[in-house]
Amino acid sequence: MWLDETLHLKYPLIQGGMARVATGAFAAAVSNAGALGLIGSGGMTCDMLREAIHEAKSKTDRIFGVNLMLMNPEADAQAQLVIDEGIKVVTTGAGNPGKYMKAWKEAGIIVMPVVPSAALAKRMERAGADAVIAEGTESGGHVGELTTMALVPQVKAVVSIPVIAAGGIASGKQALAALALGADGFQVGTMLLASYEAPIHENYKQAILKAKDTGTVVTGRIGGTPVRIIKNKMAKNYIKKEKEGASLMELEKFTLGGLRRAVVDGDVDTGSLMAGQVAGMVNKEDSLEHIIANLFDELKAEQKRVSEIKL
Ligand code: TUI
Repeated sequence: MWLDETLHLKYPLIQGGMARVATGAFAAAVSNAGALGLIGSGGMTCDMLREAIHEAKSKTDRIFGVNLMLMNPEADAQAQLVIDEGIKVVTTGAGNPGKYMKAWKEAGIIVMPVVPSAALAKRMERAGADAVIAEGTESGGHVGELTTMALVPQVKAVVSIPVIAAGGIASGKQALAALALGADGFQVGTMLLASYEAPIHENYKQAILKAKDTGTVVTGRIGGTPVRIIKNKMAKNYIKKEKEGASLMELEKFTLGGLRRAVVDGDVDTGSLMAGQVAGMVNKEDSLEHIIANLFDELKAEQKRVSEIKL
C-alpha cells in the first residue's frame, strides 16, 4: 500500500499522536515493531519535544515522525523544531496547519494532516499535503462529528492524494472495512494503549481493558472542544455542568491537567482517560510487536473470508 511503500515500513500503520502517552521511547518502540511511531506534542513544551526527538533517535534507526497538536501554545516553535531536527514525517491534529505547509514541504517533510471533514481535506491537498488522515468520531481524544464510515469515502471522493483511515480500528475486520471504504493505510491509537510498552499508569490501562462498547463519552461538544474519554466521575460531572450552561472557565476546572492525572497519577475518578470506542474490544495486554502483527494476520484472514462470500 502507499503508506508502507513510501515510508519503507513493514506495516501500513501509523500510531496515533496520543498526547502524554506517545513519548520518544514509545514512538521508537512502535517504529521498531514495524509501524510508524509518532511523538505526540500535546502537553509538551518545545524543550520537551526536542528531548523526546533525541530520545527516539537514540532508540531506533527506523523512520519515526512527530504529531503536532496545533492547540499547543508552542505550536509555532515546534513547527520550526521539526525542520531543525530533520524530522521526516509530520502529522497534525486539532487545527489547520496551512501556515506551516510551505516551510515543511521545502524541508522535504512528508506531511499528513488529520482532517475531520472533506472540506478540510480538499484544502490540505491544495496546500501541498502528501496524504490526509481521515479520523472519525469513534477515536479517543479530540474528535470531529463524522464517523469513519461516513468520513473516509467522502474524503476519498474529493482528493487524489492517499487517505489514511483512523477511528474505530482495532481488529482485522475493522481494518478490512477501512480498505473497503478506500483507505490507503491505517492509524490506530487505543489498541496500542494495551501494550506493555505504553508508558501509562496501571489504573488507566486497566480502565481500557475493562471498558465496554458504551464505555466512552464525548465531553465538550457544546463548548467546541469535543474530547472522547472513558466514562468516569469527571465525565459525568462535566456533562451535567455543560448541560446546565456552565461557562468554559468553570468547565476547564474539570479538564485542566486531567490527562496528566490519568496518565501519570492513575486517577481514574477525576482524570481525563482519553480512549476510542474500540476500548470495549481491547481486552488483553500484549507487546507492541504482537498487537501490530496480530492486526495484520487478522486482516489477511478477514480478506480471505470476505472474498469467499457468494453474492
Ligand atoms: O488531535 C486529535 N486528537 C487529540 S489532540 C489531544 S490533546 C487535547 N487535550 C485536551 C483538549 C483538547 C485536546 C487529544 N486528542 N485528533 C486529530 C483531530 N484533529 N481530530 C479532529 C481534528 C481537527 C479538528 C478541526 C482537525 C482540524 C480541524 O480544523 C478546524 C479548522 O481550523 O478548520
